Amino acid sequence: MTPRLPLCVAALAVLLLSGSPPAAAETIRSERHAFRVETLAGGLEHPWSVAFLPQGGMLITERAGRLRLYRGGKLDPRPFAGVPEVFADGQGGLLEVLLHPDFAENRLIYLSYSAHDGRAAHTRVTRYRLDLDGYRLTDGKRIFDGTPRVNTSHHFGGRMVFDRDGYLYLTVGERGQRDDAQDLSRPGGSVMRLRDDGSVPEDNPFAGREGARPEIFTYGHRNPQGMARHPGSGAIWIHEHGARGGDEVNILRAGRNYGWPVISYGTHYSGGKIGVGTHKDGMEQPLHYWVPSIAPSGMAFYTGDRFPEWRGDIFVGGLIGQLLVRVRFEGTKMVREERLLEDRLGRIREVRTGPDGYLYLTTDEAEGRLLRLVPAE
Ligand SMILES: [Ca+2]
Repeated sequence: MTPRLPLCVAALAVLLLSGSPPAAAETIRSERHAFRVETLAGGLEHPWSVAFLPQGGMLITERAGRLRLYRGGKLDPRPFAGVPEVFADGQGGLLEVLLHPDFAENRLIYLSYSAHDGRAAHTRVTRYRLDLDGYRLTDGKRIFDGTPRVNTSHHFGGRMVFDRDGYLYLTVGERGQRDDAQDLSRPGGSVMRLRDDGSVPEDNPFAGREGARPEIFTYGHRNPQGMARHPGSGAIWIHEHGARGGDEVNILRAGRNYGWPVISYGTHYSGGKIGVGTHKDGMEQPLHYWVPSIAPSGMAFYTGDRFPEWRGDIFVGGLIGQLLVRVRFEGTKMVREERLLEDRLGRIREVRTGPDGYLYLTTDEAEGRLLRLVPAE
């Protein structure tokens, strides 16, 4: 017979641990792998994005407006000098950091952030040269500027990724101005496609159309905060926040309309119906959607070899959901969704496969953390 005392002790331990981060030694079992969550660093103010450096270590943005370096197992206390002034309010601030595909040779990095012109705030991208030894950014060059529109602090988008041909994609949220997502003359609610120097490729779908922003590649988006390049096809996948329900996963195709605010699987926060319903001719259907919302942020295809049974799956962070979601697709068909770490770590903002094959996360908290998942088998 099982002795009763150890069971009570175990129950007490579970009670004490619930709501707090799992200790490094705790093994978490999931459908395909057992893993542990390691805390690499704490004390990060709303860490938004992580970029792995080819020489080891990583850059981390703090939404408040700092760029930090994690190297040699430690978070360096010095922030980089030369980071642009950001509008750090609500969802705004310093957002993504992305390395140029030829970073090892040119040391160029891209920062997306919300900027304020004294009247209104918008999404901006500036490219810099990283001086790692001098702890500073130099040679700032404006790559993209939205249109100052409203003095609010939500829906900036801000995710960036390079495709295999070296074009830069940037998500721009609709700033709460829903109809802007259907208006090609306004950047809000679109994904932009740019050359690495910010110039506009001639083959962009709306380049040359009168009244259209030529940077626009796709439109009809609400607020995409996850984007990743498919490791097989090279296609750019994104997810975006719905309103009340209706978060979506989509693949970007040139010139397509992804429907916001005409179609959605969610409702307005008031409970009111959005647009015309879930379908409309000429508008894309998502590959996958979440009702209720998880508030997705961060997205990575797992491409490492530490978790072989996860290879090719998408990992998505959840803010409201306070979870990590693993989604398996066969081609473009969603076949399995598994929810991990629900209510264990807090709001998950960033998700990346590290060059070492571990899965890295950040938590979106005032005292945010850099975490990684390691196998426990
Ligand atoms: Ca849509």
